[in-house]
Amino acid sequence: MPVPVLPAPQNVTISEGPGSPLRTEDRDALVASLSTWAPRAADLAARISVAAAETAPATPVEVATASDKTLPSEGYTLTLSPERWTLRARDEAGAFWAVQTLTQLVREGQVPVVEITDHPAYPVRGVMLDISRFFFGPRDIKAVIDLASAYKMNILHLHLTDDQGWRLEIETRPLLTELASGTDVGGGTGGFLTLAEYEDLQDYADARHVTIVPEIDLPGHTHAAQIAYPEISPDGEPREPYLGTKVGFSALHLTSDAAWSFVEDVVASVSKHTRGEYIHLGGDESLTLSDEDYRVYMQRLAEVGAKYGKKLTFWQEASVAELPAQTRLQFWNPQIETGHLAAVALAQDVTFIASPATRAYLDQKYTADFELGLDWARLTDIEDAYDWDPVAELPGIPAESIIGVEACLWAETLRSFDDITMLVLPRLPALASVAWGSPKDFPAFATALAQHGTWWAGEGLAFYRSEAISWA
Ligand code: TNX
Repeated sequence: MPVPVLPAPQNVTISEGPGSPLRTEDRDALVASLSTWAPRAADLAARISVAAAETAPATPVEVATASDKTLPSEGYTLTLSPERWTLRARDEAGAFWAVQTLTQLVREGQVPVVEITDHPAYPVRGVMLDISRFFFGPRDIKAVIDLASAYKMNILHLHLTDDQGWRLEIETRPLLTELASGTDVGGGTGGFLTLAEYEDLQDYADARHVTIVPEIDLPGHTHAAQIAYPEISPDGEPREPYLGTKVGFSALHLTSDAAWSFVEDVVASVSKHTRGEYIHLGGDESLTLSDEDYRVYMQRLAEVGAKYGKKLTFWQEASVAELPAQTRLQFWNPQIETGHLAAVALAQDVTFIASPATRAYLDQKYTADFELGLDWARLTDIEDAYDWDPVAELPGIPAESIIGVEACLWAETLRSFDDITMLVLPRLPALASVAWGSPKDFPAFATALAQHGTWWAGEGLAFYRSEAISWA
């Protein structure tokens, strides 16, 4: 029986000899102590040995930790024998992922005598949550961070602004949250994150080795901003809240001083309050603009974006501009003409994040009659989310330019946390397996996933019982 660890580690060697499997007594206490622990490498030895001593008093296990610079970035090894558990990691992230693996092993109650060697294939492993179409507050966002980091994802991309609502306080532009945050798609009461809440979320994410990447979507998807500040719009006219789900109909004024001073204020504030290296400035679906207007706009936006000390991420459309060094482009739509992206990868200092909507969009329905989600890209059941290769899905883009995978959850059809988990589970572990570069083995994945389903049910998490999996 393979270990039920997801994403599956790169190498697992189980010994069937005497003493295997190891029985861990009082596993709930051990799981709780591992999962509430915000591990930093320095704390590691102390915390785990306490847990081990409490857990298996009959056969005390010595727990040793070591830093090992020969391991790859974020890599770790875990060696579990009847006498001794040894965890080696190169860096704090690796130690943290090792503990996630250990937590999943211990949950079974039967830990095999095993040697695990593991590291991620991609340094950028993201989950995107849209809190503009429907506002999800700090409690729900934290629960999404918990899920992401349990599956070794290390970025939470927050889609904070769109036509339907502005969701982050900007000190210099108070009307954004006063006038443009009070609705959701279809009505609702909306909401927004205060800067104090944004700080607190970054603390919470940091402790779980997740970095928040905030997105301010420009120049399209800006109807809500234009309610607050009509002078930034093309016609200066007042606007009413938009409760529908159309895309591509809004854009800021392309050249006015009012519109650009708005962009400067927002980018300055978001850069100032964000701890990670990257912010995301959108650039998708500006469908009212000519190609040339769009290119000129994005060129200027890239320059403004880089002025406040952050590196930039954009959706793939921004590839028509000349971009600042180390910009990341997020590939999302294979239906847009993508032939030039290979040349962009070679000519500019940019890398690509793979979010092909046909694989990595968590808002796509599993089956045609599924009640939540959209279906414009592809019906995406569990095997479709699991069985793909980023290099093959981004045609022509050199493998070395692809630095990660991001799973995107758009919120047009969502109304509750249960709706989030219905779409995220079970596909998040599948997409995490692609991002981590787990060895491909769908039957083994399916077996492990069934076990995770039992855990989700025990935690009261709603999830989709795909027919491809033999759930308990
Ligand atoms: C396209 S993906 C969008 C979003 C929608 C999504 C729905 C992207 C960059 N833009 O505005 O919410 O499709 O699937």
